[in-house]
Amino acid sequence: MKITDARVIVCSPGRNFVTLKIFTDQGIYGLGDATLNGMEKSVATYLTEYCIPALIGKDPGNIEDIWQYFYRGVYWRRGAVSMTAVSAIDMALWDIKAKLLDTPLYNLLGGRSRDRILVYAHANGANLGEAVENTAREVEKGFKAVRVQCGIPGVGNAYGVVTDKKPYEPAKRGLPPEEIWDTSLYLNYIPKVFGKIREVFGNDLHLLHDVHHRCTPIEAARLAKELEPFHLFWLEDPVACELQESLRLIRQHSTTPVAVGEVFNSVFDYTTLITEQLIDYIRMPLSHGGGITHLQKVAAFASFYHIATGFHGATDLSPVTLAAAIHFNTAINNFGIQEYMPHSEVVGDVFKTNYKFENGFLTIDDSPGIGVDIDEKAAARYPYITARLPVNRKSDGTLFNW
Ligand code: KDG
Ligand code: MG
Repeated sequence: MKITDARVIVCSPGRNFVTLKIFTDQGIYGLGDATLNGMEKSVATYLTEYCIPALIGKDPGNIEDIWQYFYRGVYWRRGAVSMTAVSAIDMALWDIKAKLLDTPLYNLLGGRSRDRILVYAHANGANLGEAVENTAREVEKGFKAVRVQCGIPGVGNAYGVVTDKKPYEPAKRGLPPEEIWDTSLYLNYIPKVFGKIREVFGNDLHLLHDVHHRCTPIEAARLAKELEPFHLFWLEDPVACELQESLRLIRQHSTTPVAVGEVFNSVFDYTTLITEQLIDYIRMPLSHGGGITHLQKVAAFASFYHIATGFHGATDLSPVTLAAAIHFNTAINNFGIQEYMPHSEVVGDVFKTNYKFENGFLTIDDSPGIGVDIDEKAAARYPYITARLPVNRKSDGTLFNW
């Protein structure tokens, strides 16, 4: 079997997506998600100019060798752009192999370890009242786990909160918007938010919260300790952890579980975090972390340290990634939870999906491969629109982590 061609489809049904489609001489094609929010064209160009010419003629069945070719074989290893490209290639090759064998992807990853995938929803409120209302709405839909983000009095832009009642979407047209942030006001307020949410919803609802890299290690330790009585499912990205050792401080002070790594792209971002058991969940998604081939290794490594998966699943990951993640989560033993932020309806014009949400869980059907298809004619009706993630500043103007 040979790869005969590949192309990159960039489209914007409501938001930008980059999809790699790899064709073979057996008439089977595979899809991979190459979307990197706010940097879409860099990945598209890298794939088109550098990767696709080297893919043509290769046997798509040699997934490990092709992975090594685009990782080890490229002198400038790692980095978000190149790892997103490697991930898309890898995902498309697994899609091809499973289609060729006429079986759903999870069968190639070890078969079923479970029947359904626990997911968490998003509830955000411009203020506490709205956060409670929106949490109730997600609970009514059947969600057993909800990530709660809330506006902070005196803070211009709390992460994950919208003020216009539209679904949360951080990328905005044109140049990056600038936001204003104040950690001390946030730290004083957020324990009250979770106190209220627990009071209203009781102990059994799983609650999650994303700090989005905005605390220093000692601030994060304080936050994790003060949130301890509310028994969070996890506290996400409490610090910007280029310095993995900094997570030790949180562990020394609290039992709040920690999830890290939606911006990571290789196992080497995780080694200290995993071997020292400084985290509880790995967030690195299939589309940025080297695809199925690399995440299988990372998830297996994490499993030996009692660490589970909790893959990133915001709307800037395409339905191809979500479906691939459901297969992956179905197969591995150390699955924890999957983020699920449903795509807007218009995304369904372009991507035909095979998963469904019911009563707090996602399931996937047994179509061969990943099971998602792209309607290229429909994609052409939604051309790319430049959109960028925000830049964040402290209230005195200092540039900070978004
Ligand atoms: O593109 C950035 C988003 O994917 C990110 O801000 C979402 O933090 C996020 C999350 O946990 O879903
Ligand atoms: Mg996050």
